[in-house]
Amino acid sequence: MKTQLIKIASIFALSISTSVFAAGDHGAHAGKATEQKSVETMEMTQGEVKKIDPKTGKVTLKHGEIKNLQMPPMTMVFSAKEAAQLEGLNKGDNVLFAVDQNMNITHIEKKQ
Ligand SMILES: [Cu+2]
Repeated sequence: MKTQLIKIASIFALSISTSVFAAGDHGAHAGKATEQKSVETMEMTQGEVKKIDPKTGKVTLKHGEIKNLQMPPMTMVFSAKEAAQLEGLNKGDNVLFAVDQNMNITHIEKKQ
């Protein structure tokens, strides 16, 4: 039980550090090997923001194929793990995002 908690905590910490990394230096791809690996294994999907509610952490995305969920392209509502992840995003933005098995957004960033 305790081991499981530690595991969840470390996954959470990893997703935060990845977000910080992605939000920071977009130009330089010479990041640390560990950070590059976590981005690669994240299965980023393209989407377009159709509706956004930062208060509830819900965002409607018209998304491309989500390979890790074997989901075809569609428009649907996702919940962000943290409502703060949606700050700075607006309706009409093109984004790259990653979702976990429960369809919660673990990572989302504006596509430049
Ligand atoms: Cu979907």
